[in-house]
Amino acid sequence: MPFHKYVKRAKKVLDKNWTGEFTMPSVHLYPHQWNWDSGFIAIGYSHYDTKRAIKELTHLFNAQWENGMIPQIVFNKEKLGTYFPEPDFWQVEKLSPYAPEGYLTSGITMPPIHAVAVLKIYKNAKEKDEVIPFLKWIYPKLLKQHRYLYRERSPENNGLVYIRHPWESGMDNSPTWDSILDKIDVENLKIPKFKRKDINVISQDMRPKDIDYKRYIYLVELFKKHRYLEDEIRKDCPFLVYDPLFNSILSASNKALVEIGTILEEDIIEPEIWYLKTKTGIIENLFNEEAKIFDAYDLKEKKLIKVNTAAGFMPLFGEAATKYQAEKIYEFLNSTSFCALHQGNCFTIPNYNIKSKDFDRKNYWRGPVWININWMLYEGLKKYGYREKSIQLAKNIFELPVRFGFYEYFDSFDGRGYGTKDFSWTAALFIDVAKQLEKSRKKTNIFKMFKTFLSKEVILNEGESKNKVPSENLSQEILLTIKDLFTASYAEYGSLDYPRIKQFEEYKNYKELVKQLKYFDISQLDTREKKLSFWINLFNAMVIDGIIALEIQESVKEVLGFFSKLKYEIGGYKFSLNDIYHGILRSNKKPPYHPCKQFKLWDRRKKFIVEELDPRIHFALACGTYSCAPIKFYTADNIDLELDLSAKSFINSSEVIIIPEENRIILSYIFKWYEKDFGGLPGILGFIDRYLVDDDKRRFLKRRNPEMKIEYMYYDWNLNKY
Ligand code: 2M8
Repeated sequence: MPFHKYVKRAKKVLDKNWTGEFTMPSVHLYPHQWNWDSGFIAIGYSHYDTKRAIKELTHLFNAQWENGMIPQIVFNKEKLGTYFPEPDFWQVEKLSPYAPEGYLTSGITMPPIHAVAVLKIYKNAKEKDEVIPFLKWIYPKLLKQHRYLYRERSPENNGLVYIRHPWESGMDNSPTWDSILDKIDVENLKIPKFKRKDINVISQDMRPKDIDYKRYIYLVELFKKHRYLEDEIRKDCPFLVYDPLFNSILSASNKALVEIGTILEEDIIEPEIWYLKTKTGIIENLFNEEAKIFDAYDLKEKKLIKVNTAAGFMPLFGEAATKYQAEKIYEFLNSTSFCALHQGNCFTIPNYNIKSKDFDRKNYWRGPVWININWMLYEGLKKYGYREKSIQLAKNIFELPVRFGFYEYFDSFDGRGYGTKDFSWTAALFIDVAKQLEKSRKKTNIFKMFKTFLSKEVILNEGESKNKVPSENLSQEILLTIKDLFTASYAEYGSLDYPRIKQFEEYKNYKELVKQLKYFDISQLDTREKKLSFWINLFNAMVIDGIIALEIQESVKEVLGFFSKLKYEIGGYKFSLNDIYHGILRSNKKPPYHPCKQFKLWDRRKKFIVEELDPRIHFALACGTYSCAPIKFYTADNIDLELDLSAKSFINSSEVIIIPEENRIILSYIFKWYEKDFGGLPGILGFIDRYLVDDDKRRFLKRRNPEMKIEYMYYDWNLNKY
């Protein structure tokens, strides 16, 4: 696969930052071990080096405080003197009764992503049994970590836990903190002298302001004054915030804890209650209905901080938003404030609303694109069924590092890399997304492939129908029934659970409806528009029917001959999926790698074909796989517009990656298989050019540089379950 080379590069970045015991976020700027970074990093390792993933988290959890807190930083004794603030400043060993022995740490925490990472380590391990001792070791420590948060950081007992320093959020200089930090009048407060080290490495315009650093240090001094005792700090600290990012990650980890506990056959009541409590806390207290986003809550002022950052979409990751809230925030997320689908000339998801006055495309957490935030949103969108948008995010997770390097953050408009280079979580999460896609391709179960081996054909609409005069809009009605089925599945299971939806009433209605196809008079389809919409809708519905009827679990590849043996009887003829695709819709062309045309010379079905091949159909046919187009409804009246939209979606998705800097293009395999349908390579490039929204890339294509390299991306045959 064309990403191999880049996965290798990503691994090199991690190797460079690996100390033998843990991974530095970046050897240049962050020479110690960071709390949530290690979680993301372990997720990357989980795909190819389980031992290292385990070592990473073991080192972090060995430094757990006695009260359960996982510190923000575990210092690298080899590199002391290269970062600020370090142990000499925090003085936790001297001041806190809970500081761990043998490890030097800071005195605050960070978003608890670790249970999510631990579960990934288990799930991605080749030898699952070998991970069990680690699970047994870390599970009580994870519980202790969460118990600490609920005991010490949740004074209202409403499921929400507070952070007490911007560094605890991970989004250090997010505009959300401005209103609170502005009240800390550093000019008139006594703050010890200190020297920042970050701006020796990175230009100041990409980093927090000096005045903010003074406020960060002021807060640390306050913690020191109270000997890191939470009851004291809580009374005195001006910065106490329920952050939607922190709490959403907590929610995701609560869910993961339930799964880990189940694997270990432990009692899971405690994490189950936490999950429900925190989810409810987020739903009821942090949603800003008017702005269509979740906000942070200032405990001192007792009000929402109405500033729109990417943190406000994270309840999707934590599965802690109602369906209604998810729909609302999706509207805002997919708007020009955060770089909408097909907007062009921007990258999702900028960390801050682009339209805000103080949006800054290159300053740290005040505007650029961050890969960990994109990754969490990518996972969250999948959970809520927003497939197209999740693919846009996956695309940026690939494209930004491939084009600009494994930087810490990226310009939200031109993608340039900022902050430190060779940044670990950018590399790790790049690996995760690349591997997720690659792995799904390999899941085909050989035994199941023979399900249909002995049968010549499987007629999916067998049986008599009561209604022998079907309507002209039958294909649309059929597809709408599928839509009802999907809605019911999402409502019940939060995803497309094909095996289970077989029992749904909606599926029974569907099966009744498709029986009417036998009496459908195909000759009614007397225009190109009617033909296109009827056959596309029907193809898409039939794929779903096949997946449900044959109880396919992971991939249509599980069934040999899925596309040739499954058939519907329509108006006295039998049609397989291949008949519809290559016979009818591709004007009777040869299927890829086949010597002959789909319909032979004497085939009577030839009279129904669409006369002129329209290559846009390739982006409208949803063949039940991840790499195919998502399902939409097509109508005879608007077919051209609808096909244009589908082509545009596909061309601007992760299926077409253009890297002008390297003079290369990575294309979906669909273009390779159907090259002739587009008029060869020049036709493909022209087609892409027509639908591409990014001006820079269009200019690059127009140059038609003869050196341009074209590669084809593997095709992901995994079932599209969302
Ligand atoms: C950044 O934060 C540290 C302080 O924790 C810093 O600026 O020195 C943030 O981006 C944070 O989220 C991240 O964990 C850390 C290390 O990558 O760097």
